Amino acid sequence: MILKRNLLFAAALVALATVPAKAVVLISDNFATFSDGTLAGQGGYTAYAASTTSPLQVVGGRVVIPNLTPAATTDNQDVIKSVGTPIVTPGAGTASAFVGMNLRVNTAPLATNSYFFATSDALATGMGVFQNHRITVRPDASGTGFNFGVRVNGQGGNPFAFGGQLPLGSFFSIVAELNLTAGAPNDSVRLFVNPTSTDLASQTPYVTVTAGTGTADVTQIAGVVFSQFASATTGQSGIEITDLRVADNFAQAVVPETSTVALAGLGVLPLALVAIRRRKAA
Ligand SMILES: [Ca+2]
Repeated sequence: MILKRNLLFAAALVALATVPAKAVVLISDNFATFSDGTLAGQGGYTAYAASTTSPLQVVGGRVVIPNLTPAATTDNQDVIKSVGTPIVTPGAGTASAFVGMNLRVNTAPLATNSYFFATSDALATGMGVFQNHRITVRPDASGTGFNFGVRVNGQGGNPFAFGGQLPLGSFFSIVAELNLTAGAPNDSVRLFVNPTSTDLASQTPYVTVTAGTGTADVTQIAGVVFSQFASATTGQSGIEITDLRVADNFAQAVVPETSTVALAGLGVLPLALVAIRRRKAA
């Protein structure tokens, strides 16, 4: 009997060993652990690109992307953080990275807002450095609220795709699935807003975008960028970010802390409570 039990235990160990050990968290930052003040120089973040004016700030445990109006200001400092070993497009198939954030959009005044988040294919600036997987916001067509938008890269043939209306001033847990697929143009981004669980298969994307014809392929992700780019024709929305996670799997990129707050803002919480009550009653 004891022998049989040992054999079963050994079989279970073998089964466990065949589960791929693929669950890597590349970045997990809660900005409440950062000091108020300039972000660059803290937690592995460094100034990115040439601009040094108005360094990005941490205020009250949140990274603050300031509302910038076109022509009213110049391009301000961006920051980058390395993901460690770059995530590269494989020779065949798809490699995916997942970027999770908990954030609040306070203002989205302009349809021409620049992106506030991107990945970079290199850590240094210069030749071949490009910001891909850009995330932005714009005002919703209804006149109230906003839409998140994503694009695979920054090229003209690959514009932002936007999702549906969301309320300003509420925190959201978002996860961007960045898919690097062998060949071009075929990369894609799926954005999830307030995931209901850490099971990717059961989630419905808020918006999906695939690289347009003729656009260059994304070769790798070396770092992640917070941007406060502005110019004569584009500005920035006012955004506060409490957490940033980058992982090679969906579950570990989900930032759960304030999801209930965000769900309440969406009006989803009462439905969830009803569902729980029904389950208890059954
Ligand atoms: Ca590709």
